[in-house]
Amino acid sequence: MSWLFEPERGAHDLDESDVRIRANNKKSKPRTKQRPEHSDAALGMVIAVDRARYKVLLNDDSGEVTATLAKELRNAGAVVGDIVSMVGDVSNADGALARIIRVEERKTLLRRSADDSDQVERAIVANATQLMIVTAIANPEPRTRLIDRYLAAAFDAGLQPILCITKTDLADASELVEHFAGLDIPVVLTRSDSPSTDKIHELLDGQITVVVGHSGVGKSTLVNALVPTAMLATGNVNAVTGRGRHTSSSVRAIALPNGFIIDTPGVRSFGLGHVKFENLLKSFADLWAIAKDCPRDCSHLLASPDCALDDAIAAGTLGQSGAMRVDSLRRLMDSALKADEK
Ligand SMILES: Nc1nc2c(ncn2[C@@H]2O[C@H](COP(=O)(O)OP(=O)(O)O)[C@@H](O)[C@H]2O)c(=O)[nH]1
Ligand SMILES: [Mg+2]
Ligand SMILES: [Zn+2]
Repeated sequence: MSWLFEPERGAHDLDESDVRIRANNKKSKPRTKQRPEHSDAALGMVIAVDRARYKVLLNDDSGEVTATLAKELRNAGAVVGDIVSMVGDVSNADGALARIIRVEERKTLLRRSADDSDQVERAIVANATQLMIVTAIANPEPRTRLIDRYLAAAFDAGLQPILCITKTDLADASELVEHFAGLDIPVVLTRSDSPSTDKIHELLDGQITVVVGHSGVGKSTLVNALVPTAMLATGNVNAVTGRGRHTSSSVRAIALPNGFIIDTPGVRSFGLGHVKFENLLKSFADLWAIAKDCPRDCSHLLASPDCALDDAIAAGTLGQSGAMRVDSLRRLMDSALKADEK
């Protein structure tokens, strides 16, 4: 997994030869100022968080260690996917505890707010490159508005979305595929009775992919098919507690031959309170292209005169599903606007 660990080389991790070269240079600052504070720190990726305990996979493939956060880092915290430096006991001996002293700058951050009016961000996963949006074709029924929210969250976080439609043994998926055809994102279909995972493995190769979706859609079943050693609990979800009997409720990164897949069982919804208004429209790539023909100050909402989206609906160029997507976009923009006003 060492390809994942490419911290920016800066003052924090000069190696000995760097220090020596500068020490010979008369103009250089005193050597002590450039010496790394913790040159012996171990580097790894956070793969699970359980209250204040962090499970970290070491970058040299020498195993997992348990760590706590140094006091200075406790406010900012760390999440699954963070690349961290640790000191202390980095063995995996019983009871060994390392200390995280540095969190590398995040390349991406998937966040959510509790609801659209709550602008407090909660970090979910750092450094992911893709968001795999899982929806069942039946049981439970697909919720296209929820998929739209996930798409907006992916776009906002800078992740490549992938749509994965499960349970295709139960119903025909062509209508749903058609609904999102204008988006130009990869779509894969799966069924647990004949799991063919080649295409998904190809999409996941070299990537850090976060799996999201309503509970019961088959996320854990899919991850188990992809990584048989993951052995995630699957099954019915208790209607009262919202939790499966043995279903774990925490975010977890699972190593692939080349990359990671991250299951997010506890994450039920993405509020979009933190998403920028303009970014919402851009996440609907097909509609964004049409909206370029709008009047310059167009809000694209229902009451805006001469909105090109309305023209496209009237002309029938978007089709039935396009009209539904405009409606979905407008609802999301409406709630984002209300959040902005607060
Ligand atoms: N018919 C059918 N059932 C599935 C399929 N995938 C998963 N399931 C079932 O759906 C239920 C929920 O699956 P699970 O993986 O726990 O969903 P999660 O909550 O998204 O992790 C389980 O009873 C699975 O056996 C599928 O492709 N076809
Ligand atoms: Mg699950
Ligand atoms: Zn418009």
